[in-house]
Amino acid sequence: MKTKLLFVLLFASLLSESMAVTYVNLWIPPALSGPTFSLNLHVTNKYYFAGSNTVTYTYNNADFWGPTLFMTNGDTVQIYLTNNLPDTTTTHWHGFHIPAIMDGGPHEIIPSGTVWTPTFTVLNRAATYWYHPHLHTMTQNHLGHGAGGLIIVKDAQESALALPRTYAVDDIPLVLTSRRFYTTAQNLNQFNVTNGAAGSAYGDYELVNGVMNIGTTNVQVMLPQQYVRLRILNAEIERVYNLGLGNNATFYVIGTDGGLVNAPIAVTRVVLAPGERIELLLNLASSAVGSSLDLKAYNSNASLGTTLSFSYPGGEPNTTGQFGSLLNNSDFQILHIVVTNQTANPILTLPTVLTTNAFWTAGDVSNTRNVAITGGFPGTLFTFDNNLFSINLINQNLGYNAVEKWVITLR
Ligand SMILES: [Cu+2]
Repeated sequence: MKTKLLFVLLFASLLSESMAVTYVNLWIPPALSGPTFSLNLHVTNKYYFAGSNTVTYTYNNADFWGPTLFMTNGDTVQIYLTNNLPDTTTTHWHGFHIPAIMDGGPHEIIPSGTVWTPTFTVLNRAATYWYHPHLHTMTQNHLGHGAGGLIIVKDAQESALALPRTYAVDDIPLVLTSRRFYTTAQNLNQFNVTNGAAGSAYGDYELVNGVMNIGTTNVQVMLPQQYVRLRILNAEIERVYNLGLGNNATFYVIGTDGGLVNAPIAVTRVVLAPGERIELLLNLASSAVGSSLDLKAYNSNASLGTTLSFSYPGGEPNTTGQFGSLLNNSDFQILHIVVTNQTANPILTLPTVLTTNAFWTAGDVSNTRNVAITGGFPGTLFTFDNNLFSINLINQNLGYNAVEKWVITLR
């Protein structure tokens, strides 16, 4: 009996030791305020595995990802972007309503060792946007190494609301992505940012602001006992997230890519596609200091109650290969949240009204176009207006502030 008990205790302690979760702190990108911004894009390293440097891209001496740029609606901003990568790149201001020449698409190349100096007036509403390389055929490579950053636009309307907005305290940016690493001796522990037979559209390990969840090591953040705002970007190549809290608690959507929604929307799950941003409020006011909860992706077939496959990018069942990953078709950990002491002047009330959105109607439309697209399935090429991509081809010309109706047909 005694021996048996000893064995059970020994087994239990071994089990708990092997299952013990350790935590690594979330990194919050530093904030830069405008209207003038200097960004130095360069190569560096980050230790994702003990004793092994992973080559990464960053800006201004961080180690993965770039600073968060704070811009104000109505300001004319001036950016100095130095490309110290050993490769040509571009920098695209994702979601910004700006002239094409300033937009940093595949045409506005920044040769290695040069400075790009775009300037534009911020017309966008208060919301969360982002910047990332957009060089033709190299976007996954450059973004995959960590080149990118968030932009937070402020405006008078949003600033007048009683919302959490103390950056890195009760207003937290979360950049979600995942990475696959090479396991071959030649490239050991380097990012595999290829998308093909040897690579994947999906990573194997979840990164939050560049910090990795792996095995029993989870990313952790301390958040105060009050309403906290999460600005979440899906910075994946293809994976969609079905986000929720481990205790199935209700949280509130307050904003999307385009700005505030009319009123907080109570949800227990929210779906976020690549490139998309969402702003959430978590109510931690009634959680005990020291208690914890987890932000997770509920991406398994079981959680969704559906057949995933191509209807849900990242739902494919494979763990390897081009459309496989260790995170595919599973519920996985994103962020461990520990509740800490309330701050001075906490937000303790959920606003009832945020804005009154005016949506375009048919009466605003000055022109209608029909656009055909084909392809996009494995083994096929995309065409737009029956043309393959060409850097020299302008498919459609339209006015800067035109409101048009486009009827898009997938053939
Ligand atoms: Cu983009």
